[in-house]
Amino acid sequence: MRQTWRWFGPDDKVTLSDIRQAGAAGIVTALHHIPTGLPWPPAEIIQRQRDIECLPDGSATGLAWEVVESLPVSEDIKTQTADWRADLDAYRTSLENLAAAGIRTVCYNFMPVLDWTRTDLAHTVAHGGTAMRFDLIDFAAFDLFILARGGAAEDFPEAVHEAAEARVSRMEDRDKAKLAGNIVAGLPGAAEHWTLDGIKDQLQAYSGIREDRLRQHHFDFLEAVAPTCERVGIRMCCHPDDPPFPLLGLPRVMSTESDYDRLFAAIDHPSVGMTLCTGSLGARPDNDCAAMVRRFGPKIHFLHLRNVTREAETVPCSFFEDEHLGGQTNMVKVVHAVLEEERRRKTEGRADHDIPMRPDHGQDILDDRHRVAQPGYPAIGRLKGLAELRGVMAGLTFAATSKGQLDGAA
Ligand SMILES: [Mn+2]
Repeated sequence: MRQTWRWFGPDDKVTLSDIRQAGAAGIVTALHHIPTGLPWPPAEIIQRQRDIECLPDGSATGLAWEVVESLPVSEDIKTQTADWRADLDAYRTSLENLAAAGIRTVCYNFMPVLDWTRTDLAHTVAHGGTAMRFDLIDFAAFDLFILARGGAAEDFPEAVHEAAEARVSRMEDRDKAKLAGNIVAGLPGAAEHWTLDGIKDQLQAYSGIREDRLRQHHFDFLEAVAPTCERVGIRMCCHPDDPPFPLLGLPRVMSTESDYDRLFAAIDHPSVGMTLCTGSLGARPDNDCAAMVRRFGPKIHFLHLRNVTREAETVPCSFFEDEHLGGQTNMVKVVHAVLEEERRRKTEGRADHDIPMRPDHGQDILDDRHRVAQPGYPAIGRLKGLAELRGVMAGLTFAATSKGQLDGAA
C-alpha cells in the first residue's frame, strides 16, 4: 500500500514536516479555496504542488500530491438543475488540468448537501482522549425539534422520537446551538455561514428527487466524465456515504455493497472505481469490508482505513470512531485482502498495483487536544493509526514468507 496523508493546505495545523515524521509517503489534498462548480486552473494546481514539494526555505520535502480529495460535484450536477452542464464542463477541465500536472487519482462523493455528519466532534472515550461520534437520539433531536423539518417525524421510530423529545427538553439554548454547530460542521465550504433556513432551502432542492433519480444522476455524471478520464488517464473513485444511511429526508445512493454493484453494472469502465472507506461503510452491520475488498478489488483506486464501534446493530444507529485496530471491522482481514489484491495486480502487470491508502481520521490524543486541527484529522491520533496499520502490513507480509512460521506452530 502506498501510505498517504490528508493535508488541508498551508493553513493546516498539521505541517508537512509532521507528515514526514509520521512516515507518510504521499499527500492527499484539494484546492479547497476554489468554489464548487469552477474549474481548477493549472497555475493553482502547480502552486499547490510546489507548496507540497518544497518547504519555504527551499528544501525538498520528498512528498508529492498523489491523490485529489475531493474534486466536489456541484449540487446543480446532483439535481440536474440550473447550469449543470456548465459545471460538467468545468469538472472535465479540472480533470484535464490535474492530469496535465501528473495527478491521476480523484476521489469524490455523491451525497446530497452534506459531506459527513457527526453530532459530537470531541466525545471522550475510555482512555481519556476524544473521538467523533454520531448519536442517533441527538440527531433526531436536531432534525425534529431544532431544525423542525417537515416530514421528519415519519423518519424515526416512535421510541427514538420520544427519547429525542425528552433529551431536547433538557437542553439549554447553548446546548442546542452547539449540537447544530457540530452537525453543520459536515456541510461543505464555510460551515460558519450556514443558517437553519439555509439548510431548509438546500433540502428543498431535493424535494422531487428520490433514490432512483439521484442514482441515475450519478450515472449520468460518470458517463459525462468517463471519456475525459480515459483520454487523460484519470482514475475516479467514489467515496461512500458518511454515515451510510439517509439523513434529513435526503436520498443516499452509495451506502452498501449493492449500491456499488449497481454502479459497476451500469458503468463498467476502468476509470470508474471506488474509494473503499472502512470507516464510513463500517457504520452499517450489513457491510462486510473485507468481503467488499475481495469483491471490488480491481475497482479500488483509493483506500481509507479507520474503524467505528456501532452502539446498536440497527440501521441507522449511534456509533463512534474507534482506534484503527479497535471497533467492529476486522482490520487485519481488510489489510490481508488488500495485500492479496495488490499481489494479484502485480502478477497481472497492472501499473497501479500499489494502492494509495490513508489513515482516515484519528482520535485526539496527547498533544492533539492543544493543537486543534480539522475535526477528525489530528497529527498524533492519525500517526498512531498509520503506525498500527504499518505493523499489520509488516506482520502479514512476513507471515506470508516461508520464515513466517512461529516456533512450535508447525
Ligand atoms: Mn473516508
